[in-house]
Amino acid sequence: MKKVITYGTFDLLHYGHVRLLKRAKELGDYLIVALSTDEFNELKKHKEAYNSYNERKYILEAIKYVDEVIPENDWNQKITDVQKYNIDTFVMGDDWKGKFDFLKEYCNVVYLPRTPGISTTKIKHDLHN
Ligand code: C2G
Repeated sequence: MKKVITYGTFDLLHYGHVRLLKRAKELGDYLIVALSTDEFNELKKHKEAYNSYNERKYILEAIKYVDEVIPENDWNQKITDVQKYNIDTFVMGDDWKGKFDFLKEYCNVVYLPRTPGISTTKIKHDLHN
């Protein structure tokens, strides 16, 4: 079984996120999403998520491409995760291109093109205007 992992906050889930998850799943048979916890968002990513971790997890688990959701608590858990879950391929959007190449020692590393024209920031901005 080919296992794929990806990481993110996935807040105000939009089709850009879903397209990423769809393409990630196409790279294997089993997709794990390491979902940034509220604490990780606040303390380390300095990102304010609208939905709580549990709400974001609930939404992700309803997506047919997603097989498992685990917490992302720290920037430095990726090597451990890849080994612990026997990951074949690590996937991120290409806004992260190159940032996780150190994982090439442990698994395939794939950066997929981001979906243009959509982002949580844009959604929030457009809703306010
Ligand atoms: N994404 C995308 N297209 C968009 C917006 C996002 O393909 N229009 C992708 C991002 O590239 C990322 C995933 O969707 O791979 C999740 O996006 P975020 O929740 O913004 O992820 P981020 O906050 O960058 O967290 O340790 C890694 C971090 O947790 C990544």
